[in-house]
Amino acid sequence: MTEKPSEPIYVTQPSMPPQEEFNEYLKKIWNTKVLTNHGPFHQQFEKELADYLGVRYLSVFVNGTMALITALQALRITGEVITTPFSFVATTHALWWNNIKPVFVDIEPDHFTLDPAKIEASITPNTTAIVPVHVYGNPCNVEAIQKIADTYGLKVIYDAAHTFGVKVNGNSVLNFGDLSILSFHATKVFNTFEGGAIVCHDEKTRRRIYFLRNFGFADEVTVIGPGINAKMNEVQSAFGLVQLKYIDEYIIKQRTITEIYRAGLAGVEGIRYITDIEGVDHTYSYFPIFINAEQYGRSRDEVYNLLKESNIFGRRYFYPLISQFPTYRSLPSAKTELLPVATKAASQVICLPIYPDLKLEYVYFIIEILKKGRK
Ligand code: T4K
Repeated sequence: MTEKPSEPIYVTQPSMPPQEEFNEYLKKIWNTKVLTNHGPFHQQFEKELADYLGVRYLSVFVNGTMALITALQALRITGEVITTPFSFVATTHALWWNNIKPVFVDIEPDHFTLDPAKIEASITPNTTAIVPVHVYGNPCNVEAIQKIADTYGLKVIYDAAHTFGVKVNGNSVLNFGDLSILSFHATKVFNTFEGGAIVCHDEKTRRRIYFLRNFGFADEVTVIGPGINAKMNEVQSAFGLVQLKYIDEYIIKQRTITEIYRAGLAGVEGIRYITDIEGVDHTYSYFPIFINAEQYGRSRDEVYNLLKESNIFGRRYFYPLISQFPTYRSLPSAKTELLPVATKAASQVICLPIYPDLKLEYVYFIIEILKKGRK
């Protein structure tokens, strides 16, 4: 068995391209002194990124949260919005910042995404949209969700923060719904330190997003609405351009790690992991495991601490559920008995370390701990 790592191994670590390559871009920025406000790298990045992802219209943002807040503004979403409690808290916070009431609906047990079968019961005359999350990079049941949205006249905005590069039957998952948002935070497979994007499907919406992202300015003297400042700057955009050259390499390394975890943990009673969905090209950004305490002989938190004692710092994404936080827990839809699948998932999950530079010997070490830890 490999020895305990001498340094802490975290759930993730950002991937960085060669610094010399980035320096070339920095020199240009130093020369031109164009730092922000839709500069040349910003424009080039939007174009190259859209091409890479296979989408038509993409607007980059300062981070994923601002992208989501602006996406809701762009479609003038108001009233109530149906969403999942099993996500990073930013998903619901974006609704709150728009004065929208979140309505939590439970998830399905196989891939932990919003359960379409439970959506209709939560629709009221005030419902205007659905904000599902492709959690851990697993695409939602986009067809079933769209059918409900079409029937009730609702918009669909996907939180695709975990789904960079994911395809369904060869088509980017970002092409579903009215809008999708991405995150390029340091902890994501594709990072620009901080960053994000909105993907839309027509030029009119792209223009509206463009205005809203820059204070609402349509031209030097025209302000079309209460826009915000959420533009990505030139340094981040340049970094993104360099990252794009390496992203395929990062994804391949994450797939290798996923395969090792899956093979190593197969048959360990009490530990469940998610497998690939047919027809989906995954990008393997997260490796969540779910501990069944009765079968494994230890609770999830005991396993979490066992790993910690060995210098392995997994994360309990997404525990507690968003619906349990003080801002949201008094909402009628936040009741635990209405969210049994999400409640169980939150109580069982640990996301194991996964990132391109993770040494494979540590992946084997983690598997050993989990195998030996069973009582
Ligand atoms: N929607 C969803 C579904 C999301 O998951 C997120 C973000 C958003 C929306 C919002 O997108 P952004 O506005 O963030 O673009 C992290 C991230 O801060 C957050 O971006 C992410 N989701 C969430 C799932 O995870 P924390 O609090 O767990 O991050 P932190 O700082 O504890 O980092 C985790 C580990 O990563 C650290 O233990 C060490 C390593 N790390 C982290 C950073 C920041 C590094 O090695 N270097 C670094 O610079 O939230």
